[in-house]
Order: sequence, then structure tokens, then C-alpha cells
Amino acid sequence: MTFQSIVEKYCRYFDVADPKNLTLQQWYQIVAEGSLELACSQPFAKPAESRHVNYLSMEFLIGRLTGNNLMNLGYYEQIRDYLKQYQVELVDVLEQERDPALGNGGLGRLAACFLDSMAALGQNATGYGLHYQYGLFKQSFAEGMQKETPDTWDRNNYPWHSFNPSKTRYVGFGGKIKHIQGDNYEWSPKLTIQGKAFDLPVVGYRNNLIQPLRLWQADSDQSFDFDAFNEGKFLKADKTIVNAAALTQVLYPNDNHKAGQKLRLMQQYFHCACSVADILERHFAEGYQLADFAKRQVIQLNDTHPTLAIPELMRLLLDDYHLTWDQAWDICTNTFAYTNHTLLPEALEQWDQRLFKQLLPRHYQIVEKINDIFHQKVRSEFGENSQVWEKLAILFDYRVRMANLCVVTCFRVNGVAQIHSDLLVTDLFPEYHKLFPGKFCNVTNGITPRRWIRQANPKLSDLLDRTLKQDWAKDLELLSGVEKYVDDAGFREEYQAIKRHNKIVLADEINRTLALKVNPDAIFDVQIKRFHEYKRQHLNLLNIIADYQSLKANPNQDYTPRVFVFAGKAAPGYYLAKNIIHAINNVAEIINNDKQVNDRLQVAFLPDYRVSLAEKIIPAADVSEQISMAGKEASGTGNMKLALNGALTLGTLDGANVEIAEMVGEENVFIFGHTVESVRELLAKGYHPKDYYKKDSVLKNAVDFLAHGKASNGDKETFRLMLDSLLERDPFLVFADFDSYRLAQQKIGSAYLNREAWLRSAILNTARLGTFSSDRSIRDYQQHIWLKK
Ligand code: B1N
Repeated sequence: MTFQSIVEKYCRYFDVADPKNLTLQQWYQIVAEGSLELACSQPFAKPAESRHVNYLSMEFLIGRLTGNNLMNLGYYEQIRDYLKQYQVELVDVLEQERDPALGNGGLGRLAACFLDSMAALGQNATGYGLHYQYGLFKQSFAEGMQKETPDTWDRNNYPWHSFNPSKTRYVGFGGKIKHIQGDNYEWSPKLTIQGKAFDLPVVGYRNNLIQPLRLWQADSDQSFDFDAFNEGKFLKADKTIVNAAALTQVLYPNDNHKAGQKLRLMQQYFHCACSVADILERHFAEGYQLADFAKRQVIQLNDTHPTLAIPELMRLLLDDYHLTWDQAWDICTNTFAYTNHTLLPEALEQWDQRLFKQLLPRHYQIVEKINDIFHQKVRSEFGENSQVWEKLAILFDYRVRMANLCVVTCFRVNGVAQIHSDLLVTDLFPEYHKLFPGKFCNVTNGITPRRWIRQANPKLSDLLDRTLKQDWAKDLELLSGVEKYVDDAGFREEYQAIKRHNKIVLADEINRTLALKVNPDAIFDVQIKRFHEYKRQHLNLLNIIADYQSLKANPNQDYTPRVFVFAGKAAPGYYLAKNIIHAINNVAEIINNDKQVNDRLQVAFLPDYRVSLAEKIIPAADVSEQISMAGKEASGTGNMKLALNGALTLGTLDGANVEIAEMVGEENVFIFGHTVESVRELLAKGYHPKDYYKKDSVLKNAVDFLAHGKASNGDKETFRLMLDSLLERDPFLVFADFDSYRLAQQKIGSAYLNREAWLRSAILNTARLGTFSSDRSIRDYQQHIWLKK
């Protein structure tokens, strides 16, 4: 089979006589479906005979697949050249693809990077997720405010998945249970929903390996009340789903926040029940026994969202396979591992016991027994101590605490960056650590170099290919080989020219979307991530306002020109985060229309942040804003993507910033602000944000700019939500870090003027980031988690 024969076939199918007359959309379908056909006509490689990794995640933010798969299959150049005869550019064809937005942010994108790395490394793996009809909403701005519209990504015509009818599963809800004998019960659910499997191919990097990402779908003809959902009226939206088969219609748009609604719990159980049934079936189909289960299978839980897989496997082992409690428990405690992604209390999932029991009566009973047995263990370790039990209990205060169920059951619990894993043990789970020393470990996150350099930054990739003469995309540590060219004039010139080219490409994109002409010689300072108070986009904003005021007051000062780039969405019901978006847009409007500062200061807020937009912004960045309050960002992964592409980090000592700073060296990053320790001290002393506001006139003037309605046509209420939070509580110490942030920004302004030194730092960032490849993360999982039993 050749690509030519595929094109001919599709021409007949489209009834187009000459390929010259194919539309870009038709070419897109041919390239996507055709390359999969080509790949499937080749013999597949088999992954290693290792323990099978079942990666359970409610989110997989895979981004566009076509370009990535062509590259991994090794077809990219061939198809690009083939299309040229019809004056068709492959990049234009690839732009036809809609991002499947089946995730919110870092957690979902991490899952996608991990699938890519497992395939690249030949690690036996299946990803299990949900086949949402609506992915994360589309964002637009109306008078500066975020508007949400449904993301109909047209999953029915998506070329990269295929319905796998032999894998259909059935999932029960509600109903009654009947005791049979011992730990054996019979559950008669009130409602049964069908789960259909849709498989996406996860293509290994040039190794002929293809593994499935299996997404479960519950079908229904019911329409979904998206408006009610957007306004945060989840309960109302719940009610519109009379038919529970509408279960997988929509991805919950919360990042780092629990949803806490019945529909979400049902989604979670549906996901787990389908996946566990599938894992068991595959295990037996491969000829293994239950006794080998934990040896052959590991189930990695991507945060607590798939925790119900634990009582589900227990239930099947007890009620269907008639194991004893101890046998079943032994299997579960050797099969499950849990990754924690956040310490934020508002994100820790707890379910109402009544709701849980009503929906999943048998599972509730199993969790009760796990809780009772664990209580015995706690008593024997700590004595009858209600304070300790209050913290460790799985069932407490009418709630089911999912993180506790995970820690009690799983054989490993890991955090996602060193500082986060340390805090997990010292702050969130100290008593657990005492009970189960050795259970906790760290695996620092990573990003796939295939997407985040090879695909996103082709010019830099080409330079690296020619310089290193080895495939660094297979082994990112090879990038250290770039260090010796840091003083090489030819290399430096090319590296610089590539950054400049990428900035011009982004400037075009900004002009197309915002009708704003930005200066490509300015510092491109980017903050691209979900909007959340702890991520402190408003700290960035206050500094921009202060710069603006200073330029207006003193127009002849030295000021290094800057373009501040923002992108990111806020959860529809998160009003404070939406208020920050509104403020940035309104301030941008004023600054961008002020001729007096325009050549030196501009603000570009690009709407609808998504993987494909990230691929355009990241290669063009000079400064990477990673400015969360210390202790709050578990890891971050955008920080890695930006540094790898030669942006210098402006960051707090939080999450993976700490490790990035260690790797690149302190002279190549800009660290500012309170540390975890000094935050603790400050809070212990008592923190009063108003004191900072009163004492620091620069801060006061910036805050007053918003408070006095300067960015809202004189209306003083518009930004009340944000300002009240800052002035009365400031839970994330924006004011306490303002001065140090501003100083760091001023340092950046001067540092950028020394173009030679800046370039050197940028190159060293690329050279020293190899360890943040997700291939390294996967090797760490193999070594510290999956190979252990
Ligand atoms: O997970 C990423 C980290 O790099 C980020 O620091 C972290 O904030 C992010 C509930 C979450 N933690 N928790 C979530 C997402 C969806 C949801 O419904 C919580 N996301 C993170 C990868 O480790």
C-alpha cells in the first residue's frame, strides 16, 4: 500500500476526479485516515513483556494528533513532499484539525505526555479515559469578559478514533444488595448504562509501536443544558439529565477544584467500572490467573478522580470471583498506585456519604469495611486518639474522603515535583507517613520532546539535529551536548535568528486574532495557564499597571520594550478568576490604545488557550512567568516547555521551578518572592495586606487604578471581587510579593539589553533541560513504582 493508492481511493470516495480539486478539509481526512491505514499495514512491534500499565485518568489533553502521529510514524517528510505537487502545504492541512480538548490543563496534558513516552519507550500500557461529547468550553471575550460556548469537536467525524464494539461494558447504579455468604453479596442495580469503547492510537516514536487510549462513551439523544452548566448551576444541569446515559456528554471545567455533584460521581464510577472490567478481561485473555493479577497489572490513578476503581475491583473479586476479603485486599494493595497533583484543600475530593451509598450501595459497604479494618490499625499504632483518627479516617463527618482511601490502599503514593512530594509528607499526610514509611515517593513531571520541540519548534529542531547529529528526541539528555556551542558564533546566530523568526510568527498570530501589531524586538513575556488565584495572574497585572503609570509619569525613562502575552481560561463558575481576566483585558485595551507608550508596552491576551495555541506561543517566548505562591503549584509543566524552548523563567521557588533553577543555574533564571518557609513565618505572624498597600505607593497607585475605575469607564465596582480579596485577605500573598516581583522584572529589563548574555542564558536553558523529558518521568515510574511489587 502506498500513500498514492490511498489518495486515489479517497478521490473516488469523495467523487473528485483530480486531486488538485480536493479541499484542505478533504486532504486533512486523507492524511489522517490514510496514515493510520498505512501504519496498520506494517507489522507492529510488541512492547516489552513487562507489567502492563493501566493509566486511569478523567482527562487526556492530547491536542492535535495528525502532525504528531505523522512525525512519530516517520511519514511527515514523505507526505509533506507528496502534497507539494498539488501546491498543498502540509502545515495548512494540519491546521484543519480541531484540538480534542478532553482535559482542563496540566493534569490532562501530563497524561497525554505520559502516553507518548510509554509508547516511545516500549512500556506496555493502555490509557483509560472518557469520550466526552463536549470537551473544555471554547473561550471568547465580550467587552473584556470571558464567554463560554460549547466545544463540539465533532467526535463522530474524528478521524483518529475507532469504535471497538467487542469491548462494550455495562455499568450499574443504585438498587439493592443481598447477602449471599461471608463477604459475598449480590448487587441488583436499579439502572444499567452501556459503555462503548473508542480507541485512539498512541503511536510510539519511530518504533512501530501502537497502543490504545481507550475512551468510554455512554450514549444518549438527550440534549444538554449548557447555559445552566456555564453559570455554575451544576445541579440544575444535573436535573436536565433525566436519562443518565447522557453521562459522558461534558467534561467538568474545573481545574484544581472539586466538582462535588452527582453527575461527576457517576462519570467517575462509569469510567472506573468500564476500565476495571476491561483490564480483567485482557488479563484473562492473555492467559493469566487472578493469582498473577498484581504481578501482571498495575493501575495508576491520575489523582483521586478514578479512586472508585479500588472498591470496584474489590467488589468483582469478592462477589464475582468469590475470593476471600484478604485475598482480594492483597490484590488491590499490590495493584493500585496513586499520583497526587495538588495540596489545595478545595481540590481534595470528598463525597457525601448518602449520595455515595444511594448510587453505589455495594461499594459503600466495601469502603466501610476498609475503613473499619484500618481503624484497628490506627488504634494499635496511635492508641485511641480521636484527633489522629479525625485526620486519617476514610469515612468521616458524613463524607467519603477519596485521598485517604487511596493512601490506605495504594502501594505507592507519589507527588509530581520534589518540593510537592516533600510537602505531601510533611503537611498533608504526616500521620500516614508514620504508618506507612516507604509508601511515599517523588516522580517529577516531564514533557514529551516530540511535541514540545520537534513539532512545536521545527527550526530549533533542525538546528539541534545538525548540531548534535543524534536523535535527541529519543534521549533528551543529549541536549547537554549543546553546551559546548554556547560560545560558538554560528550556533548562537542561528539560535537567535530562530527565536526572532518564532516571535514574528507569533506576532502575526496576535495581529490576526486581536488586530494588534506588536513589536517583535520587545521582550515577549508570557503567562499561559489556567486562571486561578494561586497562580497570581493579578500580580503580573499590577506590575504592568505600575509600569504603565511610571511610563506616563516619566516618558523619557529607560524602559526595555515589552509585550505581555496572556492566555488561559477560568472555570465558568469561578467568578474571581473571571474578574481577573476582565481586568487584564480592560487594562490591555487602555495600554494598547495609548500612543504615548505603545512602542514600549503592549498587552496581548489571546483567547481560547489550548494545546495548538501553546505550540505557537511557547517557541516565541523570552520570559516565562511562573509566579504562583510558594507551596501551591504542585509542579507545573508549562514552565518546562518554555525553558526548553529558550525562555528564561521568572518564578517563585515553587513546584518544578525549584528543580529547573537547580538545573539551569541561578544566573540563568530570575527567582523572587517568599519561599515555603517564609510564607509560613509571615502567616504565623499574621498577614495584613492593607499594611503593604498603605506603605508602598507604587502598589497603592496600581491598585487604585483599578479601584478608581480607570479601567472600567469610571465604574468602581467592576473589579470589586478581585480588589476586596486582595485588600481584605490576599490569601496568596500578592501584595507581600509585589515589591520583589517588580525588582525581578526590572532586572529582566536590564538583562535583556545585554543581548549576548541573554542569548547565552537562553541557550543554556535549552541545553540543561533534558531531565524534564517525560521519558525520564516514565523511567522513574518504572523504577520506583511499577517494577516494585
Ligand atoms: O497537575 C499538574 C501540575 O503540574 C500542576 O501543578 C497541578 O496544578 C495540576 C481537579 C486538577 N492538580 N490538580 C489538578 C485538575 C482537574 C480537576 O478536576 C484537580 N490539576 C493539577 C500535573 O501534575
